[in-house]
Amino acid sequence: MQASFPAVVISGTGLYRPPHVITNAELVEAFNRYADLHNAEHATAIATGERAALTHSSVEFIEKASGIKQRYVIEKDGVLDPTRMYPRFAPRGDDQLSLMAEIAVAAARQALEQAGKTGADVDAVLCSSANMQRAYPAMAVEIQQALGAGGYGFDMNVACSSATFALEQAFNAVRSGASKCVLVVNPEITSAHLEWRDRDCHFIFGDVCTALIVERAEDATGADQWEILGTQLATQFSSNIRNNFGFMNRAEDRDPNDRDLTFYQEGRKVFKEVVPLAAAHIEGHLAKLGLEPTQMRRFWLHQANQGMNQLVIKKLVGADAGGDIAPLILNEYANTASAGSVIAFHHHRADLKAGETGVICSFGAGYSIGSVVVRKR
Ligand code: CO8
Repeated sequence: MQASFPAVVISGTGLYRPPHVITNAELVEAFNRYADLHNAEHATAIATGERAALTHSSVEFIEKASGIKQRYVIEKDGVLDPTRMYPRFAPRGDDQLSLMAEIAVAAARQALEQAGKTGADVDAVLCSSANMQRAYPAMAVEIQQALGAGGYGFDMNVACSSATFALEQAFNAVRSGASKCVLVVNPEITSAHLEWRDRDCHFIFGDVCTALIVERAEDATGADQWEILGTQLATQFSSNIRNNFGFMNRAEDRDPNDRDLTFYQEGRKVFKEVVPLAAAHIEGHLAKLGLEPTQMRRFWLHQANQGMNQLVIKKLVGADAGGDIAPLILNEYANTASAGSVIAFHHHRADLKAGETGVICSFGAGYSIGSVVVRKR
């Protein structure tokens, strides 16, 4: 059935990397100062047992539990200010390019250049991310205009799987002939929806934006082309990774500082439940394409936790993650939600030879899992 469709390729990728690094040592120092201030301010309530004291975070725990050593952020001072603990962004007027569109355009321009295309060649823009800066107009439409693209644009959100889910939409739009050249962008400003005051999760995320160009092989002129052999998406409802921020909050008379209005999770449950789902998903998808995991030259996996990737790769091919078979980028970037597997693909594909095959796979909130099998042309 798939053979009757024209070949579709990823012909360019782009990466916007924010200017500021926060090391684990800086992060922990800021958190511990915040915890001390909090404990001093609430000393009486803590002494009477009405309130729990906050416990210090530690670099050793973070590196052992996650493999993360640093993260990039768009704004650093606000995050590390123990009296604030979230980024400080200047509001922009409606006539200015919004921050999310700005980083998306930066990543998109790189991807277009790699593909040998301009904004005018693009006829669909999918802005696919774990969170949107605003409700409307769609970020994608603003990005479309900034790039001088035609066609249409829309936003979509499947948390950490947003990029792979968008790739399937792009793949189908191009192979059906509905679109000629699709831009997928994944602007992740996670710093604005992470709870930096919670030591269980304050180390997890970083900001970034990735971009991909999807077009028919017959239209592609770039030097680096990756044929999409197939995509497979799956979801299964879980509240183990959740954020209740939304347009109903005001009507519910919620305090904007309520803990459930930023990212929260049952990290251990996520770890245990998602690893087997992801490994089985990849195995099932490859089997449908008549392929075996051991035939894959590379796995560009979601980058949430080093141990998770280790287990997924062990189950699939009996090898260790972090090396040649499944490169890790989370030590440098942390978890960048939907962008993680695309960053891995962006940085770690140049050494593959024509005919070699790999899998881009994301997994995360929803739960959601998406896999895209690609072959170097
Ligand atoms: N420093 C020191 N000690 C700590 C710290 C810290 N920072 N944090 C926790 N501890 C303590 C705990 O309190 C606990 O103590 P005790 O045993 O006394 O209770 C002990 O260390 C162990 O804690 P955990 O059980 O929580 O530790 P884990 O080994 O499970 O590691 C992880 C925690 C790293 C979070 C791990 O569970 C994990 O990575 N799980 C998978 C999570 C995951 O992949 N989530 C995906 C979410 S991303 C997604 O889908 C997109 C969401 C949208 C993006 C949102 C952007 C903001």
